[in-house]
This record gives sequence, C-alpha cells and structure tokens, in this order.
Amino acid sequence: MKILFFLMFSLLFPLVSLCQQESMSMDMGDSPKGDRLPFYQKIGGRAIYHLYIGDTSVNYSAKNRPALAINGTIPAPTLYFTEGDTAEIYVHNTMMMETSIHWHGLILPNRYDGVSYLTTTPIKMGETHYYTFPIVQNGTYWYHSHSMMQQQSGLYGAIIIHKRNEPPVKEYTLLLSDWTDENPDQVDRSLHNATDWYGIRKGSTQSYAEAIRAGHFKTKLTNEWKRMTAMDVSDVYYDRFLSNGKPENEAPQFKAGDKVKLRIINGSSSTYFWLKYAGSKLTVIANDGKDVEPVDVDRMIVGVSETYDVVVTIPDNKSYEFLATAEDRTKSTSLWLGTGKKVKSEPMPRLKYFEGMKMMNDMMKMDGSMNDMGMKMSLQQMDMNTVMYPEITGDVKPVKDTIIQTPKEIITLNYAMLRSPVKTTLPNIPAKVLHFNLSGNMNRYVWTIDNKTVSETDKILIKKGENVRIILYNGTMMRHPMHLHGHFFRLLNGQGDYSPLKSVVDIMPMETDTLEFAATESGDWFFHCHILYHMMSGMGRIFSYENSPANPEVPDPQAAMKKIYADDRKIHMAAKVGLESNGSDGEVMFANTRYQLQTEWRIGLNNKDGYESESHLGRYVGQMQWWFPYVGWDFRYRKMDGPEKDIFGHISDKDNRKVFCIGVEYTLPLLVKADARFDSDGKLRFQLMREDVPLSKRLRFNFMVNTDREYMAGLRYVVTKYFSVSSHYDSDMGLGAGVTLTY
Ligand SMILES: [Cu+2]
Repeated sequence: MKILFFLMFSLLFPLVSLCQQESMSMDMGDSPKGDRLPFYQKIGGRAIYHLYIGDTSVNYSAKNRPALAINGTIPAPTLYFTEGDTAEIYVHNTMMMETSIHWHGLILPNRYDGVSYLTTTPIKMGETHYYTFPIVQNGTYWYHSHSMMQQQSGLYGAIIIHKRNEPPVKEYTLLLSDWTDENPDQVDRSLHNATDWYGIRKGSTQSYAEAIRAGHFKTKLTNEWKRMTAMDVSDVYYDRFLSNGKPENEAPQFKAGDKVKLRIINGSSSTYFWLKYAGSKLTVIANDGKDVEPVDVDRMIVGVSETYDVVVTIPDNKSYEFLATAEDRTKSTSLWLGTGKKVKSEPMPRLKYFEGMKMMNDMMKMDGSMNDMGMKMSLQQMDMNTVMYPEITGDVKPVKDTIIQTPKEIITLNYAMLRSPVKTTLPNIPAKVLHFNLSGNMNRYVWTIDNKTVSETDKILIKKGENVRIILYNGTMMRHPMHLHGHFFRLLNGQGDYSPLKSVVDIMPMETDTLEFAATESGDWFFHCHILYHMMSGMGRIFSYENSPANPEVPDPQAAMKKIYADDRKIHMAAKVGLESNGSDGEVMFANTRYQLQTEWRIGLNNKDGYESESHLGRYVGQMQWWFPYVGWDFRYRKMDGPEKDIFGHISDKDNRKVFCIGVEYTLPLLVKADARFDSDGKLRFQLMREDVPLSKRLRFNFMVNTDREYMAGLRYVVTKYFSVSSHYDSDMGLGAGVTLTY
C-alpha cells in the first residue's frame, strides 16, 4: 500500500509542482473520479491533503435532499497535523459553483485564510486551490466553506493538531451540526420575510390563544404593544441535529474506567448546543483550541463555531449518552460512549416561552432599546433565558415519560471559569480601543454593528505592533458568536494575567465583553457573527493592517470588495397571492437592508369591481426601521355608481385614476402600520393596517381601514409554508373565500 502511494506521488509530484508555479491552480474539471489523488500523505514534515468538494445527496428524514460533501462525506474527513508540520492542502472544486475553505482558528498567512475575495481567490468550478502554511499551534479546530450558504449544506470538517511528542490519550472528535431539508437560500429568504412558519414547526408561535391558555394574555398584549413579534432563542427550524453526520452516533470502543478526551466542535450554521453526559461530570480542559485549567461542570453550552475539549469518564461497561440539545430544545443529537446497557442522559425540558416574553417586556423600552436595569452583565454569568428553564425555575408540567423535577444546583460553565494555564499578557503598550454595539432588527432580519452592515462601512485600520481592545455590547435580543479570523484574543474575564485565549466570543443579550489582541499579522481579517444568516445579512467588520504588502490572491482589491459587499446587499423577494371567490389580491416585494419596492393589487371577479394597484419604493429609516418614507404610483379602474367622497370631503368621480404619491409609513404599538400619503390629485389618505395577528398557532387575522372609506378584514389559516386557506371581507369586492399562496 505504501509503495502504491509512493508511486502515485512520484508520478504526480512534477505535475503538481508545475501547476503551483504557474497559477496555484489547475483544471480538475475533466478528471474522472478514479484519478483522485490520495487523501493524505506525510512526507517528512509535510502533511499533504487532497480535498474534493462535490455535490451529494443525503437522507436524514426519509427524503433525499441535495447536499455538499468533501471527499464524499458529511462531515468532511478530519485533518490531522502535528505542531511544527507544514500543511499542504489541495482543495479541488468539482461543483458547478465557486467555493472556498476557511481554516477556523488557525494562525496562518493572510492569503491562505480562505475568505473568498477578502483574503483568497475563490475556487472556481473545476479548479484546484493550493494552501500551505506552517502549523504553529495545537488543539481542536475545524474548517468550513466561507462562500454563500455552503456550510449549511455540509461543507465542514474537523482539524486536530497534536503537540509534538504528545503522549497518546483516549480521545474522540465530536463535530456537531444542524441540518435542514430546505434549501439554505430559501431559509435565508424566509428569515427576511418574517414568516412564522419555523415557529409553527417548532411549536413556538406564542399566539394569543396559547397565551390565554397559559394565563399570559396581558404578557402577549404588552409584547405586541412594544412592537415585538414572537421570539425564540433560535430562528431556523432544523430537521435534524447531527453528531459526526448522524442524529445518533456511537463510540463503542470505550471500556469501564476509561477517561475520554472529547474534542467537541460546534460546526452548525446557527445552533447553540447544550451538552450533558450521563456517565460523569464534564471536565473542560480546552476552549477554541487553547488549554484551560481543568474545571468540572454539570452542563455547558457550546456557541456556534466554538470548540471545547472535555474529559468524561466511562464508569461501567455500559453505553452512556452524551447529549447535545439544541438551545431551543426542540431536538437533540446523541453520542453513545461505551458498550452495553444504555444509560440515558436526562432530556432537557421544553422552554417556557411566555416567561421569556414577560422578561423581554420588562427589559424593552418603548423606543426599541433595552433597559439594562442597572445590571452589569458579561461573560455568560447571568443567562437571561434562565426564567425559561423549567429545570432551574421548577414548575415543569408532567409530560409523558418524564418525571417532575425538583430544582437543583446545576453547575453550568460560563466564561469567567476559563483560566489559561500560562500568562497571556500582551506587550505593555497602550491599546487602540474600539467600541462595537451589536445591533439588529428582528422583524426585517437585518443584523448589524452600530446599525451598519459590512457594506455600509469602511475597513477598520489597525497597525502592526499595536494592541487592539474591543469593547462589545450586545443590544439585540439574540446571542451572537463573534469570531475573529487569524488571531487569538484575550477575553478579559477576571482571570488577570491568565485570561483565556479565544477566537470566538459568545455574547448574550445586554452583555458587555472586552477582548484584546496584539496586532502581529498583516492583511485583511474578518470579524463577524458566526451565525451564518447573521453574517450574510452584514453583521461584521473587516480589520485591515495599514501598509500591508499586496495580497497576490487579491489582484483587484476594488472589484473584490464589491463581491464582499454583495453578500449583505442581496435583494430578497417575497410574495403573497390570494385567490378567493370574489377576486384576487396580492403583493410582491423586493427588499434589502434599507430599501423596499412593493406592488400590491386587487382584481375583482365582477367587471364592475375593476382592478387597482399600488406601488411603493421606500427606505427604512433608523435602527428599528419603524419609519418608511416612500414614493409611489397607483392606478385603478372601477365603474363608479356616482361621485365618492372621502372623509376629508375630497370627491373622486373618475372611473379611471392614475396618480403619483409620496407618503410615509410608521409602525405603531401593536405592530399596526399607519400610512399617510398625498397624491398628485391633491388627495390625502390615511390608513391603518395590521397583518398576521397570531390568533392561534396557525390562524392569522388581518385588517385595514382608511379615509377613502375602504376597509378589509380577513382570516388566514396556515396549512404549509406556502399555502393557506383564507377568507376576507373587502369594501370593494365583498366577501370571498379561497386560498392564499405565500412565497
Ligand atoms: Cu449573530
């Protein structure tokens, strides 16, 4: 076998090195699968890997779904290195679209960081990209695509770096991830269109009927009064959560008495996981690849893109459940350690949503900002969600197969407990201090820093040799795992000189965290929220070292920046079409971070009813995006019985009407949209409208009334994501019933 490898390598080596010299890339598009180069070779200190990215299909829920894989597997194969090695990685793109690979947590030259356009040339279809860098660290890391939504489709794998001459221990790499049967681009579009379909699927709609049943009608009303829609700890509905690519996985090789080092990687696109183990406490010994002083906990949460090394014990010759539960607690994934009788971990009870809503109401001010009530929160020490945790606050309703738990002392890991075994102090020089306020708008799914997306800001210049300190405040109602490429930062957590080194900081709502790093690199480095859908909406910044040498991978930096900015400038489409017995009404919308173009229409079934259409192009103003000034145009045809007078006394007597208008829309408490507009006929119209009042889990109520003496009220019962049964009464068209299609 070794001889075969050697032969293959010696045959291919001249070819490979030739290609490297020319362009660092070669065309693999025509190579049949059989020609694939060996996955791994070790030649002296060189660790050489060949990764083939391609299309595949998976079946996690009795449906075949398209997915992406590396060397045919999800997760991608684990890359092993030894500290001091030189990594040489060839990434072959066999897909019909471009791709990239980012080596998460690795310290490497900027040009190999793998952020398409920013640091590294994207790998076009059929091409191969060569990465080489010295391995200057050890620990648990991972790699993933940094292009579009490819990570969600399966492009992620583990990187394990052993210390030189590290004594072998029993270890196991556990890569956690989330899987949706939906196309991730559709997930992204849905999130921007404020659909509550994912809430319906997760059972977290938080409707009025559910509120009344839970004795929380006032809580729900106050919540809408403060202009909030139902909120969950996570946004996306996932079909499965995966342990190394399987909902249930096993590691039967471990025996009684074994101490196993689990290398845990959260490679999910937007899921935090609670970790628990049935056999022993969890002894945390490393985080984000860096060793920490061992600390014993009962449970811990692992943020998106974080890694932890945790030692667990196999107490007996049985099979013990290592349980990773999604933060929203809808589903979980398990790894069974050992062989024999199964010992289950106690499942985490469902969240108490209305308790959480009540807490949010108390914290939210009428202007949409948060009242921190004088609490200084940081480092995950106070989890705002605790009110929603029945296992801590008690009051669990007995559910089939579970016992009522009594509240008990549960030791949960937080960042203040992480202590580096070695001093991590920076050079003793003044620091450049940056304040970042994490901001966002849940209703329109716009995620920002200081209310600006990546494309709305310039790069942040830093100087090689200086210290950079970042003070982060999270003013949103979600947690964000903020990741810095190419550097470790110290998280100032009260451990002084021994503050832990991290590359991701999970920051909870209303927390302030401080991190600092020595600027020792060069080039451009991305700092962003690692929730894929937040990053794509623009929640990030670029740190740029002043006077860096040109990056050969970015020959045209201006054109490259346009490509980077295109991510958060994306236009999302939405549509709603009602087909009812009295006619059709509907709307089509195109929107990005700030702008929206919208056309709505109504076509009566009777000729007499005629048709009308209104269009708006406007810009959302302010961080809360409650103001929406717009310009628009309308046309209508309706055979009138006589002149019509609006409540201001303005008379309309033309069957045909074409006007331009200017107007402004404002979101009032209870999420009612007030709209005032003035048209080229000199007519003023004022209108109030509310869509999708959640009466019950699936029933929605809509209404509209305006000064033209028009009004509408309707009900919609959501059957599937795209299909509802609906009925409405309209002052022009009368009563109708039928279906509504939503896209
Ligand atoms: Cu985020």
